[in-house]
Amino acid sequence: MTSLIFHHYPNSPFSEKIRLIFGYKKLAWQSVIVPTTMPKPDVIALTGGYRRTPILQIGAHIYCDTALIADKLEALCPTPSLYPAASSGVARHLAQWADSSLFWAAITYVFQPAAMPQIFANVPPEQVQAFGADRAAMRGNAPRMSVAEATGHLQEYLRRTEAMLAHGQPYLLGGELCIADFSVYQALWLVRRVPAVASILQPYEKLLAWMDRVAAVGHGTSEKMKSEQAIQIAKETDLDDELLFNGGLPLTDYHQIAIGERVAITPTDYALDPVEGTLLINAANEFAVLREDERAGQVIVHFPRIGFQMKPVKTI
Ligand SMILES: N[C@@H](CCC(=O)N[C@@H](CS)C(=O)NCC(=O)O)C(=O)O
Repeated sequence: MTSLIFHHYPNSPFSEKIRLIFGYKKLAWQSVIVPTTMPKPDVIALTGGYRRTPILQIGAHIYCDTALIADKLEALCPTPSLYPAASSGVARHLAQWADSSLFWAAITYVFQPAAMPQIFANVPPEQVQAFGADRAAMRGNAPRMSVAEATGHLQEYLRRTEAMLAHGQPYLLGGELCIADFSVYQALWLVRRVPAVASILQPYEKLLAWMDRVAAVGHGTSEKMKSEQAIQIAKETDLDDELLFNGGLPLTDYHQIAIGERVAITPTDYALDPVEGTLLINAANEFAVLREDERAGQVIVHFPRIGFQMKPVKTI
């Protein structure tokens, strides 16, 4: 199978979601560790602006956002499935809720002042400050919750999740793991890792046992790779044979933008850094642009439709 190059860092919950999916599908992957804050020159050489973590690289294809990365891994390795047929719709809805509402409640709850000394134990104060400034800039004007609200939301979400497990099923939607398990798990993984706040999980015994089952899936097998080598692989990949019309997918054009036009694709929630390029794929749940980078050569950067917006770039 094509080599899967995963750009991530150990403490990233969204990366943990994909590491576990590698484990579930028993995949081998190359591990490139990226910086936790900007600047990230090697990430930007590949993405053209997208700075969030993780990204998946396959040759000169760069997949942004874990929703699309999960779809790509499913296409490459359909068994075992992340989307069992009986619950694939509800699994995707639940995953989307977990990656947004649950994740932000968990992040806000975890990063409360009382937990900071544990989260940043052994980190020099200037680095803690730099991390805070980086995340404040990344979030821009995105709405913020207070710790009190985050705690209340998280408690309610935990009660609801525990209720999903009340009838003895091993996983959230029944007897099989699915994308929802990995998305819900990643946000709670973060909570469980910080002892100062992890006690919020204690009353939820079924949920804790479910977390242990998900963790037992493991991370597959990985080998370290340097970011320079990943960039070189992108550069050496010849894309000529891969430029199928719309990536071989049905065209889904709601914007009246033709394939081949210059566009910018930007997240709709935070880290609003546009990626500019030539539109190559405009499909039901995927956009992709072709861009040329000094270091990485020609790369194709893919995004899911949900969570991103596309705009034409006026060329004079
Ligand atoms: N919707 C995105 C969210 C990714 C995300 O927010 N990741 C966090 C880390 S877990 C991030 O990018 N933080 C800032 C950074 O790493 O630069 C996804 O599913 O991949």
